[in-house]
Amino acid sequence: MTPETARITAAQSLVRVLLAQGVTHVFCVPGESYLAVLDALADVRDKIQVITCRHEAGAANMTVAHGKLSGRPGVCMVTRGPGATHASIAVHTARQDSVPMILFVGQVARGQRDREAFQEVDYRAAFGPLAKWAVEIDQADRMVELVQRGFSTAVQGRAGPVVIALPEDMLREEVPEAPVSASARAVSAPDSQFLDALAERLEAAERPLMILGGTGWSAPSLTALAGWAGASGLPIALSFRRKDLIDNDHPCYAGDLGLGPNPRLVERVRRADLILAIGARLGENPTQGYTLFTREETARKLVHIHPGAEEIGRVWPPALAAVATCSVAAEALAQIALPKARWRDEAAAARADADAFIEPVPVQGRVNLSEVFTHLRQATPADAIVCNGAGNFAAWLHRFYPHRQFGAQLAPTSGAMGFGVPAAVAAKLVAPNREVIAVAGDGDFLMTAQELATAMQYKAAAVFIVVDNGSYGTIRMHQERDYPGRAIATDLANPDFVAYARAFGLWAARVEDTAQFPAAFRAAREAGGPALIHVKTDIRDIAPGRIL
Ligand SMILES: Cc1ncc(C[n+]2csc(CCOP(=O)(O)OP(=O)(O)O)c2C)c(N)n1
Ligand SMILES: [Mg+2]
Repeated sequence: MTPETARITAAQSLVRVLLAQGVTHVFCVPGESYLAVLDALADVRDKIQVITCRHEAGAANMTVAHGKLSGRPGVCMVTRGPGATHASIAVHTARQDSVPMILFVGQVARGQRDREAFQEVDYRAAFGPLAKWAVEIDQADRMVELVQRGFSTAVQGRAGPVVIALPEDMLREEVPEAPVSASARAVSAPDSQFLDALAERLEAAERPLMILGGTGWSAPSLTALAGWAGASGLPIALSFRRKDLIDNDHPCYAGDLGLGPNPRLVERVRRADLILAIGARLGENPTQGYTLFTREETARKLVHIHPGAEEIGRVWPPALAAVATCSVAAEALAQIALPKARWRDEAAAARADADAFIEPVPVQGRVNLSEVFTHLRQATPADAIVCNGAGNFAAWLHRFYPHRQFGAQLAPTSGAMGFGVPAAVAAKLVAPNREVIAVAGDGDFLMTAQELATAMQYKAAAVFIVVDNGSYGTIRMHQERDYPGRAIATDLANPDFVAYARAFGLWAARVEDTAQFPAAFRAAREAGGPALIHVKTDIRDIAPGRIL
């Protein structure tokens, strides 16, 4: 006779799965719909830190940032309809960014469903197209199975977000304690036939170019790949907002295919006779709105390696392809023998183009962001984590701030405003020994600025740089291009950002001239807590090298 298995609530079994998965942080806004889970978390405070946020978008963005940094699913908990809809932006971001994430959402009691009960939402329907998987757990005794499947689904192949809805009454039901385990990430590797075929193509290539993007990398695999490319002079470009995949000072670094890319890099991609894309989906932004190649060209010259089988041939028919985990593919490629210094001149030319592009540019106003971010690069260590949301300020940051290390950039490829502030809070909480800097536009900042309270509450000493041009500048730029002289809906009457930050308890200062930035940044880093620098810029300096 075995002793009778202990009975625990479904909420307690959920928390047991979190522990088995090695979850260290839960980002949340509490709700009455999942009180039982919160109560179960109270028993494991020493193992899982619950971070209480001020808005579900903040909590969910923090979760994405955690997932991006760790490569493992971040965990977010929000309440029914209002909480879930607030959090939805980050589900979209995680999806576009290929970042693993679990969003737990409270749900009405099972007996009330389909009446449009208070805050009821059909989560499978609402999140179906946004998430990688959306499920509602109806049976308390299937909690362990389905939550474990959620953790597994989030990381396999192309990583992504999973939404798990939890009916309130189900959470309180008692079930026998079931065994829990960590889920394994299955890796896939390119086979020898693919590697031989790739070697042959490389052998024949005169102007090859490697493009790296996506997720599923590791620092050692990227080091191996960078060494391999460096020995032969194979030029390396990075995809939109994946600037931390290769040291931007690498002799083969050709630049990034972001918004407003180096025209000479765009030309280089067009001229390439072999494109070796690893992890990159080659989506709208890095391909200039799908114009950088034709499908006929890719069928001749694209070698595509991606962890998700569904991404191969999705837009671009490849000449050769492999489904593989990025880190595993990189290690395998690094074993392919290449002639030493074969493309040395190509790499040197690409490098020279990249160098010329990050030379500071002249501006109209008193603050020159190209010099500010060049200084930021000089003042920060290689492992500093730089976070941003969306807006033209980010074009300055991405162009003039070279990244040097893997895991040092938290930027949404979805172009979601409001990401930078919560990402910085999360980064500082999970990597307290690293410097963390958020760069936000005035519009971008106020979308999630209430999370400064979270930064203060948990002593997350990030430095927040607010680039204030008094405008939703990106949109203004597009207006002036498409409807000149008819600006509408883009002017912003802003608060006093220094006073705003101080009201939360942050150290804060204003910069109105480029020369003031270094001292302000030094003081912000030495402030001993979260700090904010309000940088006043001139709306005329709408983009690098471009006047409104
Ligand atoms: C959540 C969200 N809403 C709207 C947009 C559209 N949008 C893109 S950039 C931008 C303006 C950004 O303004 P700001 O942060 O001040 O940066 P700036 O362009 O002025 O440098 C807007 C509204 C978006 N990308 N994300
Ligand atoms: Mg602005």
